[in-house]
Amino acid sequence: MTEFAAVDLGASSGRVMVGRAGPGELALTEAHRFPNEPVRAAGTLLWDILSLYRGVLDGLAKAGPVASIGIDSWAVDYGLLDSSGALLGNPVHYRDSRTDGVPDQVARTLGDERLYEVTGLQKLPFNTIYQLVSAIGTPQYEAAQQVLLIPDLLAYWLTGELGAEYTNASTTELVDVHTRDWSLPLITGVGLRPSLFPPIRRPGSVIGEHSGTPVVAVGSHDTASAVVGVPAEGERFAYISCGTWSLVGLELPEPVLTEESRRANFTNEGGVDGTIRYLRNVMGLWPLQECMREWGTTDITDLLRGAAREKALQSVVDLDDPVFLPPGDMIGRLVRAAGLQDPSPPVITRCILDSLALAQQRAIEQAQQLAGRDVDAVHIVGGGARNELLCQLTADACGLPVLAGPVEATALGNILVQARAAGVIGGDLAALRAVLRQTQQIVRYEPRGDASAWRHAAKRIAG
Ligand code: LRH
Repeated sequence: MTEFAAVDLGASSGRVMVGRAGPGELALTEAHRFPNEPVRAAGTLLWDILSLYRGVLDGLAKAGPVASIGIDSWAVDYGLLDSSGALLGNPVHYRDSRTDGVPDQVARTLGDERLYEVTGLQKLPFNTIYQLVSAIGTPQYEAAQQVLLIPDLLAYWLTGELGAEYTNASTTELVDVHTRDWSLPLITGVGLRPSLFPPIRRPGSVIGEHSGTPVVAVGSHDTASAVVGVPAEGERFAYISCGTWSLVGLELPEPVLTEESRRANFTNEGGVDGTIRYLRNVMGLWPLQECMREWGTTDITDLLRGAAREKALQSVVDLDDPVFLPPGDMIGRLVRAAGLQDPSPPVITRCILDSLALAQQRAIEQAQQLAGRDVDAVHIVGGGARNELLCQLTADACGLPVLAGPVEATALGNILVQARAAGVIGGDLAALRAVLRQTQQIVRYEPRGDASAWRHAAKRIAG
C-alpha cells in the first residue's frame, strides 16, 4: 500500500489526511485538524490564510513521508500576488458583502443569458467574477499580477509553481464550459486583465515538489473531489455533498445550457475526467451551524435527538432564499421567515432539517427534469451523511433510497486521484468508485410514507 496526503480545507476547519491506497484498498487516517476561523477586520470578512497555511505545514510534517500531496478547498475565493509573488492582503471570504449589487451590474454589461451560455454557471453573488469586478480600482487589484484560487495559492507556497486547477477555475464564472479554458471575451468584457489568470492545469498532473515530495493537482474544488468520492454504481444516481453547503445534483457527460436550466439556477461545474457537476447550491447545514454558534453549543447529537421528537413539517422556510447567506442573527431570520411561535432549539433545528430535506428534494427533482435523466438513489456524502435525521427526511421527501457515506468523501476523492496518477489504482471514475464501495461504510435509508406531506409543504413555501 502507498500513502498519500490529502489537504482538505473546509469553511470551518482544515485537515491533513493520510490515505493508504492499493488495488481494492483504501483507508484514511487524520494526521492533523485545525480550525478555520474567518476574521472581520476594518469591516471586511477575511480568511486567515497564514494560519491555514501553518495548519497545512504542521499537518504535512505530522503525516510523515508520502508518495504525493493533493490540495482541495472551498471554491471561488482567491489571493492576489504582486510582481514579486508576494500576497496582496488576506483573501476575502465569499460571505462578505462587497459584491452586493455587482451581479446585476455585470448582467447589464454582458447579459445573464450570455454569461450562462459561455460558462454554464449558476448566478451566485460570490462567484469570482463578481468578487474581482468589485475589486477593480482598489490599490490591491491595480498592483496585482496574478490571481490564485485558494488551493492554487497554497500549492504555490509549497512548490513555487503558478497555475489554476481546472475544476476550481470552473467555479469562477470566467471559464468557458465549451473550451474548458479561461474565456478571454468574458475576462476583457468585464474589464479584468487577462494576464492575471495563470495557465489551467488538469487533475492528475504534477504541480511541483515540496521538500522532495510531488504536489499533484486533484479536483481542487472540494465538491469535485467529493463527487469523485461518491460510491455510486452506474449513472442513475443523484448526489448531495452535504456540509456547510448542500451541493445537490447529477454527474453528466455534457453541460445543460438551456434557458430553463439558467432560470432554475443550475450550475455546470467542471469535474474530474471531463465530467460536469450539474447541481445547485442549497444552503446546507450553514443555518444550523450559525444557530449553534448563537446558542453557544457544539453538541449536535442532543439537538438532533430533540428535533427528531418534534412533529414533522410544522414550519418550513425556503432555504434557497439568499437572506440566509450572510453570517449573524440566523435565529432571528429563521424565526421571522417561519413565523415560529416557540423558537426553542429543537423546534428551530427541526425547521432547518425539514426545510433542508425539502430544498434537496426540489433540487433533485428539477435536476432530473432539466437534464432528462432519472435516478434510482440519492447518495449523501460529507458531514451530513452522519446526520441520521437529515438522511431519513431526505429519503422521505424524495421517495427514494438514500445511501449515506462516506463522511470523508472529499479527502477520499482527493486521495483516489493521486493514487491513480501514481499508478497505484487504475481505471476510470467507475473503477475508483468500485474501490469506495469495497472499502467504505455506507448506510441505507428507505423512504417512509408516500411523500404527499412533503409535496404539501413544498406548495406552502411556493405559495
Ligand atoms: C463547498 C463549496 C461549494 C461552493 C462554495 C463556495 O465547500 O466549495 O461548492 O459553491 O463552497
